[in-house]
Amino acid sequence: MSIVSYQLIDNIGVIQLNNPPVNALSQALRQGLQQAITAAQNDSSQALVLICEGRTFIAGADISEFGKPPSSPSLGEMLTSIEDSQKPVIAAIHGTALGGGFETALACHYRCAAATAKVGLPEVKLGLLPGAGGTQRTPRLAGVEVALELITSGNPIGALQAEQAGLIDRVVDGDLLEGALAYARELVADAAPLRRVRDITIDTATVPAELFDNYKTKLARRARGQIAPLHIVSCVEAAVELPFEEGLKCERERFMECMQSTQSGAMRHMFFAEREAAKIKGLDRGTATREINSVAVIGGGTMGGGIAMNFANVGIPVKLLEISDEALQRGLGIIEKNYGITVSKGKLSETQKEHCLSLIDGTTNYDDLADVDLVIEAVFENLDIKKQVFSQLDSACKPGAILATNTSYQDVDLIAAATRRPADVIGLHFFSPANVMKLLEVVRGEKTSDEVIATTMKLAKTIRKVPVLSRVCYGFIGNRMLRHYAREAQLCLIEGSTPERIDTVMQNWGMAMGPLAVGDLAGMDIAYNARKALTDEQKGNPKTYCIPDALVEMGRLGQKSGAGYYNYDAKTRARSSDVGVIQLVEEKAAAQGVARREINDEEILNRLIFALINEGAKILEEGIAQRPGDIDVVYAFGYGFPVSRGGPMHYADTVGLQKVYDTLNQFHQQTGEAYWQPAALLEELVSAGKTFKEWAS
Ligand code: 3H9
Repeated sequence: MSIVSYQLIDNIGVIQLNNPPVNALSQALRQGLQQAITAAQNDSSQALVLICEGRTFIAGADISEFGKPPSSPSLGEMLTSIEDSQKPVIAAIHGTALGGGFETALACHYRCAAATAKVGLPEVKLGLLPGAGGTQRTPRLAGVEVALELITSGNPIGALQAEQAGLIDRVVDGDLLEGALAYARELVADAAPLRRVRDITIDTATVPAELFDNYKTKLARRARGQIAPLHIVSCVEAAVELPFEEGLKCERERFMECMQSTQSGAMRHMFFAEREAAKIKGLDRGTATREINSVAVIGGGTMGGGIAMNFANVGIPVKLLEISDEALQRGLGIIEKNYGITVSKGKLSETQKEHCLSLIDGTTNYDDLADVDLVIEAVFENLDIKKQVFSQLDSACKPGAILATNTSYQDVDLIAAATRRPADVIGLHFFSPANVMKLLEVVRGEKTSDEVIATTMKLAKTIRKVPVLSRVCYGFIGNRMLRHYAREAQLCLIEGSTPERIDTVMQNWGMAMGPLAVGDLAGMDIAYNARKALTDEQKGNPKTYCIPDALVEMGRLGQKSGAGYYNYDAKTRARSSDVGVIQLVEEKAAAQGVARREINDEEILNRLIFALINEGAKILEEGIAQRPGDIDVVYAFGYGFPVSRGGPMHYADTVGLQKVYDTLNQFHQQTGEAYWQPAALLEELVSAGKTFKEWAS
């Protein structure tokens, strides 16, 4: 079937688009659609219906064309042809009409949609703003406040909500084409006017004073340095104050500025990296997958409970196994409490909560796991305990059941060796809180079968996670890199900085939280206890842990004890600094023979981020991660790395690998520490004048 086809059904011309997988507005599609509209002006049709084949209406401009030379017709030109049509054009929407796709619908004279359809302008999530009239037409139809919310959030809304907002004229039950044809015939019979959204004037009296300023203030806080959200507000403001054509010009200029920004480049990179990460190199696309209809989770602690919730949330029954009734009741209680919080936030109904809870069953007996399709072990981080659990699972579970470990560090191959079925063993590393965080590191052991890898990568999507495949090494992709980042945070602290300064530098740069505030949130006792089990040699340089050790020994475990690197208000949890902590840092520095000095913001930033990049490069050269983009996905979805910087490896490309390499060498010379020696891959890329991206493609 051609990309754009046309047929006359009685007096209605039907233009059908077919550009799988999501009907993106490629040049061929734009051209075909414009030609179809033009041709239809001269036939016997009295109205035109625009409808799409496949799973969705147009999901937006073709993002892969961005950054390439423009090709004619532009989206704007195509939309003008639609709006100029002398016959009413009716968009018939199913699936998701997003970005340029929804802008196309807005340029039509009328819009109908299936009840299940969603519409939205998600450009902000790509560091962009709607560049084909979206900022001008949306407020004209739905009012300024709805437009601001829709465009600055980027979140789509359902057809019914869109109908209430005036963005959709009719919600169609049953067959969409039939419904759209019936609607078109009605419009023809009523001699309905050509309703061109561009001709609507917004009544300024309906726009509250200060609205735009307030919005900008709110967004400046939330968007932390991103340019697109503030530009969106300015464009909507222009829709109110300027004639349509001038508003469009303002939108165009700002769209181009966003498009050329490194922020949007990074966010577009993340869009494709997320999708690429789900693909497994060397694995046949047709690899069989196993059905996962029931799951067991071993360990009802915070992690195990969170993992169980993921499955119950999508209707998969879960058995939660604990060693005693008491532990089990405590675990189930935590899950119930967590669901209660979600209900109180209005994100879940009481009925949905009850349904989820009914899917989670407790047991203390391994025999009850005989029939489950997948088991995820989430017990204490201790190899011997994990091996014991896997040996029990090997005896209890049916052949073909997948046995997964949620370990953050342990060797998946050694755990697999405790069973007689290492091909069925895999790591599924969830991030805390496991019911919230999107990242899932899927850790393939030496012997893990392709079928098990393919099944778990697919399952990740079912439970709405973003999976990234890793090979086995200490800490896998994310935590292995994090150790280097955390090390530099500690060294900057003891060498002269303060928790506030380090956290502020990193947060202003875009990290969701600073590294020391993260320590307080997670609880410093966890790492403290883990360190206790290590030899001095394994622990490494005392400068990297003497401060948190001392804080824990003072009872400052972090937020849960009301104090850690900071003090926390018991009610509001607001943090404040404590001179006692600075004194402690100074004492520890003196004890370690460190002469404290001024460390500037750039040094803090480069030491923390370049440490991540160098370890990331080593992870790539060892084949632990499949591609640089996968590391970026791990950091964006698991560690609060700013999407507008594109993850550590993309960021390295934007900084320039030569600069990264030179800075690493400088750190190496200054400190003499082997870990600052640039990774061999980095050296190779610098001498070849290549980026990580070029190396990967
Ligand atoms: C825009 O419109 C700008 C305009 O305002 C102005 C212009 C002047 N382009 O996500 P999936 C690919 S900006 C190119 O796995 P799902 C995707 O890479 C755009 N490719 O499916 C993947 O490829 P592969 C505003 C695209 O069912 C395949 O399609 N629009 C595009 O889970 C399937 O994707 C957006 O931001 C695209 N626009 O979700 C919407 N979209 O199979 C972006 C998808 O090779 N898209 N692909 O890996 C989405 O949010 C989701 O893809 C969607 C489907 C919800 C549509």
